[in-house]
Amino acid sequence: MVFTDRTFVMIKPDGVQRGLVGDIVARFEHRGLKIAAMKMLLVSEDLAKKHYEEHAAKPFFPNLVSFIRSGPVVAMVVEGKDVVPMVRSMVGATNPKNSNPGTIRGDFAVDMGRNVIHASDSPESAKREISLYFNTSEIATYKRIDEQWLY
Ligand code: 3AN
Repeated sequence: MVFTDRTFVMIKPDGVQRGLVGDIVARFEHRGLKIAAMKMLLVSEDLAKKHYEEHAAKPFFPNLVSFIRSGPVVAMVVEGKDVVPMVRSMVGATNPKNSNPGTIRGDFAVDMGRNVIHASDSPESAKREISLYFNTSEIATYKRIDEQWLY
């Protein structure tokens, strides 16, 4: 059976500039999740504000928007069974102080404002965030060669 649950993942400017893209993508690939779309981009102010609109009233919002625009990011659509909670558990807690070792933030981050990666927190957020960053024509359909062993 092929699972097409989708989530949105973004490696933030700190993750790109620290050379962590390959390590992070490898974690998803090795787990058995499918990279259905991936691109590097500079986030516009408009897109950054839409992405983080739920935090618009928070004091850290301006820093959040400027940080996400401070360099290129890598945006991805990742697919697999129960992918939204699975990727969140691989990413770890928002504050790296509380992120378990073995998670991406627990292994690569020390500060809340520099926490390397974003991943959708619900299927609804995933749908919204994927549509902010990707056209449907940019999302690939293919079969992993090991799918029969994963599912
Ligand atoms: P997550 O990225 O774990 O889903 P959210 O959506 O609550 O966390 O927050 C989005 C981003 O806003 C976080 N990745 C973090 O960089 C930043 N952030 C969240 N809460 C704070 C805070 N209290 N102070 C500073 N930055 C924060």
